[in-house]
Amino acid sequence: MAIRFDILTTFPEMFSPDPPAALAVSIPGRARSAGLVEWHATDIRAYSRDKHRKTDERPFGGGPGMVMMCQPLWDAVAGAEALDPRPAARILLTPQGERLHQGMVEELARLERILLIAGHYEGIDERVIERLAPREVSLGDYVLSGGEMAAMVLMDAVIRLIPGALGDGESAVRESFSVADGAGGGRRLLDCPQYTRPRTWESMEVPEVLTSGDHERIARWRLERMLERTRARRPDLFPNQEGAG
Ligand code: 9D3
Repeated sequence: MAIRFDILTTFPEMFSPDPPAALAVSIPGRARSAGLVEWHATDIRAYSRDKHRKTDERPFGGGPGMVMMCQPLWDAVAGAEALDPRPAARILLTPQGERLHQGMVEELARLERILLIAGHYEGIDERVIERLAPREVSLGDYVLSGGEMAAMVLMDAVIRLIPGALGDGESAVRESFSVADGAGGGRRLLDCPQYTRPRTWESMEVPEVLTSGDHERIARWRLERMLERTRARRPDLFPNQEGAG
């Protein structure tokens, strides 16, 4: 059966038209057409009991911004979860979350159903987070306007790992570079530089080795460039070596 995503948001239009533009093309678009994935956005506002469909309130203790109330979110989760009999893994996209990484993405790709909670608020009442007990996930240390784009990033990363989502060519490439690509939760190396025709562009040449036809030498050159770049740009990917962050 297809993996199912439910997205809880006060901006469900970000996930429509169905599918949203960002997920309608390329690998996610093909995966959806092939019936490998489906998703549904639930409007948290529809669960407000307020006549103005309010879902947020001013924070106790004062301060700027608004806080999402417990009841609309709690009822929206119940409503969304009732749309399908399978249990859903609950994920809250929040700057306070654990940073998303490929190992987590691989874990999530094995699930049948994922419920994503995207806030467009300064925060959510901690009591409903405590009761829902979601996994809390962040994309990194920069500020987005809301969790919706983060939810789409997570969906894209998960969808491309669903068996059958990658084309034949893509999956073959992935297999032969599985360690470098971080399969099995392994540490990744950055990609090596890539070149294509023409051999000379603006008097810049392609590295000679790549046109030598010596496949052993090419493989060695590529691995060296991957290691060199990773050491220079992402020393944190070498946890047991000098310069690790
Ligand atoms: C961190 C800034 N917060 C204190 C002033 C306020 C705030 C700003 C923006 C709280 C939430 C948001 C909306 N961001 C997300 O919902 C979010 C997010 C992000 O901003 N960066 C990286 N990953 C994520 S996942 C969800």
